[in-house]
Amino acid sequence: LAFSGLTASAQKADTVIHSNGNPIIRHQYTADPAALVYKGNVYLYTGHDEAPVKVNSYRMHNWLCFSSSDMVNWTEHPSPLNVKDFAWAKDDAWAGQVIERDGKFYWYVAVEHGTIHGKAIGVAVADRPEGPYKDARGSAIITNDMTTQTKISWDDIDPTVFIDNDGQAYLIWGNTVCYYAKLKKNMIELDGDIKTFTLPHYTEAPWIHKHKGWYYLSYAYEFPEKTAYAMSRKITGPWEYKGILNEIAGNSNTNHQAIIDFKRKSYFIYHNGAITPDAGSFHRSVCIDYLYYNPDGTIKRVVMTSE
Ligand code: FUB
Repeated sequence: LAFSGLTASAQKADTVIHSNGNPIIRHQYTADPAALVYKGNVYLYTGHDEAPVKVNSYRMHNWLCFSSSDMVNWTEHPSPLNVKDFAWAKDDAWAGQVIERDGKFYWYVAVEHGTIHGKAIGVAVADRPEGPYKDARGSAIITNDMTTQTKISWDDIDPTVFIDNDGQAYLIWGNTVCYYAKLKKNMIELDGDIKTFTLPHYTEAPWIHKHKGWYYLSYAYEFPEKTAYAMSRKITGPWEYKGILNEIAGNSNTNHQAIIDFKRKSYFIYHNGAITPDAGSFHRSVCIDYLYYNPDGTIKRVVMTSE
């Protein structure tokens, strides 16, 4: 595989990628996928693993954005968001998710805070799904001193966001503890207390989606991570644990999923370390496989065509 060395900061124009199986993007490393379906297109937002080969730690400084109308041909947009766009952040462009409200696009991401110990969650805003995005608040929406359930400094990561049918938006996040809180209509302030969901063997990477009247909360389970899921009739639970949705994805200790319905098909989007077998956990690549539901709403175990 030829790594072009194309960096997002150097990329000024859109580039078209024809994906021919998993991983779908091969000229750079992509991790922690989130996806947004908007006006006939899927927008895929990813982290960007940039550790030199043989370096086994995260080096992540910006986020990437790709769009597609058919899940095969992808347009790569210039990087729409960099950790430097948050003046209060130090580094670590970790996982996030974009949601649309009233024609604006809000991107919730985890970063290392510059002055408050630990990871924090920021929110950026744009007028178009592909950005460019700018810091929406000038400060973190979640910091380590707001969540006291654990002593770890990286519990405030992996935000997922969902707007319920009644218009109420929720931010859900966390490592070891799954936190959630309501968001105000402006999408950049919490509305009330931070609460928690209890889920068996919860590690991180929550993702909320809805399908045919059921709410689904999928998440990274144990470590190395599998993906598990729970179902509920309400976004606030109670959540009923339903089992493992995806096994460990090859040689990556982490996994991180997005689940969407698009053009009458359902997709499971995740990452593995297939491109760099000896350091897969820090050189990850996004993969996509189909997701199938049973008649009772439970989900069949994902068959990873990447394995
Ligand atoms: O990419 C950094 C971290 O690894 C994410 O926040 C976790 O979900 C795991 O994928």
